Amino acid sequence: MLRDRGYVVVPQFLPPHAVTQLNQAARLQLAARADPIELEADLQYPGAPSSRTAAGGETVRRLLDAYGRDPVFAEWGRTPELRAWMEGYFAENVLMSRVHHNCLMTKHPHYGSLTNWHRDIRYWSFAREELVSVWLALGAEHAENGALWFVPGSHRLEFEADGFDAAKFFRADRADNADVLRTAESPRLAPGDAVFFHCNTLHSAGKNLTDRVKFSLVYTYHGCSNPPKPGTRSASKAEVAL
Ligand SMILES: O=C(O)CCC(=O)C(=O)O
Repeated sequence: MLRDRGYVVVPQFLPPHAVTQLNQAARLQLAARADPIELEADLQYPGAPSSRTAAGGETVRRLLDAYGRDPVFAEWGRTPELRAWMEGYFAENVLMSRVHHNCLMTKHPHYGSLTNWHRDIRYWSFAREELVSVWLALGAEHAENGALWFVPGSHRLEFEADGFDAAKFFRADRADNADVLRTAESPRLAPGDAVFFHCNTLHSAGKNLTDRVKFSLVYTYHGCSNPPKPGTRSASKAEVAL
């Protein structure tokens, strides 16, 4: 399924007690605002505050290095179920990156931005474009609170370089790209559901139009035969063997 469609939803991947623990830890982490964090104002995605000093300028988008923040995040990022899933996909031993998509994602009402169409490979530098992320929903996720949208099968599509802009966002203004996006779907997620997706699957997400912060935990994995390129950000932190 992941191989064919580029993403797959696994309902109730986390047991209810994990969802409770993770939500408690997530709220404490957001309140503490310990570094490393990324603010909406730093990223400047559409709808973000214009600067750190503008209204909402302190709104957090990502609490990075989730793995190192709390033992409960570490535990649920390398459970036997996750290891089995990833080893099943990569057919070899698996490593978790501690760079970038190893984070607690928050999407706030009002100042939380939308994310334009992209492939996550824009964040990564590896020998092969073969990485898989897991997105763990800590609460309900749906189009109204800024859930993800995916284009099924898009991880297999080849695009000209100019199909993407300088920041490697997919150019939705082009007619050929707009055709590709017509098949996009946004799966509704319940607390504890997981989405597994390939680093080349086109995805985006809307703004949070509700009055409650949305929390999601995101980790990325790769096979041990696919190392990060030396000297890049992807190689900047020791990885975690599952
Ligand atoms: O929640 C979002 O806005 C999208 C997250 C995402 O796709 C990303 O950070 O790469």
